[in-house]
Amino acid sequence: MPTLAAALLSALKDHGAREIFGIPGDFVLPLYKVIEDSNILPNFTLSHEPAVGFAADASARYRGGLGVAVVTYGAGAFNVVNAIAGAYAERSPVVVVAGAPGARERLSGFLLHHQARTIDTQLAVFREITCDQAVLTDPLTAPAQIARVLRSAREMSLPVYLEFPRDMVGVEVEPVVPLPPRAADPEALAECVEEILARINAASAPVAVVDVEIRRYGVEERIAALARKLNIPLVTTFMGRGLLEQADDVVSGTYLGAAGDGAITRLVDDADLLLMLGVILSDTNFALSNRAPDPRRTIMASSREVQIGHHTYRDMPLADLVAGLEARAKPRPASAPQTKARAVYPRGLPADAAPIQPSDIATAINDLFDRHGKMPMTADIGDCLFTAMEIDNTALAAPGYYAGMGFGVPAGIGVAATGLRPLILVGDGAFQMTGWELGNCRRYGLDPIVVLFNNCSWEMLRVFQPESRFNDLDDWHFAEVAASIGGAGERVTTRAELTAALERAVARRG
Ligand code: TPW
Ligand code: MG
Repeated sequence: MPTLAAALLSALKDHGAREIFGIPGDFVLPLYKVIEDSNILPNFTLSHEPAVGFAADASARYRGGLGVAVVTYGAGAFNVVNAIAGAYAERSPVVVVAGAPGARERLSGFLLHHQARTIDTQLAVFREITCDQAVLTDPLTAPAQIARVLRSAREMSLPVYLEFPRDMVGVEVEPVVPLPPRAADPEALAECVEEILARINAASAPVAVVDVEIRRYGVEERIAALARKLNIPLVTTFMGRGLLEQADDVVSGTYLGAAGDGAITRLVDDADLLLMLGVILSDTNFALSNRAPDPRRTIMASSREVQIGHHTYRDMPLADLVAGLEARAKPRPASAPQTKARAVYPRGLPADAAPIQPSDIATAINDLFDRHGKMPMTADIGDCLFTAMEIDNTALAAPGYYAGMGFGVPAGIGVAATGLRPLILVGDGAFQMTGWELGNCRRYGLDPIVVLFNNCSWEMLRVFQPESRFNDLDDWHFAEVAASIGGAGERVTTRAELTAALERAVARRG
């Protein structure tokens, strides 16, 4: 029989985890030893737990499957709370494995180091920001608990919490047997699919709106095929930017309401039916729209539910629904009045001495992608995220809804750990939070390209309140720091320098 630690690591792998991000501490050291010695999953340690959470989240977002964050009790676990709250908000299945005191310590009568209030305060906090939890204290039930919790993470595409008392690591248990996914009831599915297709056929200007769940549940290709068959225009939300990057013929653009491309905004605002697939109904996705969502013209499939008008189908997994729609849809002629709206992205940055504006960065990156192919991206919150909207549709992980600063760099490290070379867009304020994590790249052979928008400012806040001096930041000369943490840095101030530096960055590996 395997030990509980080995059983957990194998189960994580079987459920789609590819690597572990973490920081050890004494309550999780015995588990860490097994992580290292067993080599069941590669292990990436970072410098501060928020980055551990962001990296695990980004790995899950990019590659599907599960992200894994292994942290120690209290001081470690509480440090990762914000990242997991963001993963919950943006529906990313991160498994938090937190070390904890063993059974004898629990009964010792002492307060234990890293303990906040009671021993279970940590569990109580994570209950709020995960969809399922288990404390692995019983060798007989632990394998079934692990199977249940990991299935919940996959099914709900939300974070989960596993607490691992340190005296349980070597205990022998039965292997973890994965539970079968719970599929939709076939009759309910058929009814739902027919109702949706009938509504689409009755509409004169339907539009599909897609968001992050379609990537989380691995249905992007199917949705592209469905959109082609139905001849229905498709836009992503702000949060869903970067989806369907392989299907340029299908994606018209990104809906940004009053702030966006007028043609895309009209396409959505004038639609008589919105087929919303995997959409987070958030203010950042829709507050800039001219209208509140109208249930009579909206079909909403997300969080395993489908809402049509005023009624709801429950237990309706998105993957089953999309497969059903694709199988039953009949080719449909394009709606006559709908324009072939297409977002246009800027190209051809002059190689001159003009100072760099945010849009120039988008233009320079589009030019770069034209020369070398698209790169996957991560972005932080700030000017850089809005700049990403002007870059060609390429895979993007960004906190477009939760809007937590500090995501961009560690997320890029998480993407790099999965074997890709990402382009990271980040502001100076956000870089001050988590930029140091780049110092972990060299020892793992990761080489993201970082474009740091140094405006010496919390610029996005200045827009709200221009008179406040606290938005002025000092100039940290970040490029000079690069060498000391294992990278190469260049500071550019003109458009010509920007283009040349991007070219050198692509050519230089390591
Ligand atoms: C964890 C509030 C939103 S945007 C912003 C702040 C402080 C300024 C960002 O400055 P940066 O980018 O990175 O230099 P830019 O382009 O605006 O100059 N704490 C957290 N998250 C958020 N969102 C804030 C504070 C905020
Ligand atoms: Mg700034």
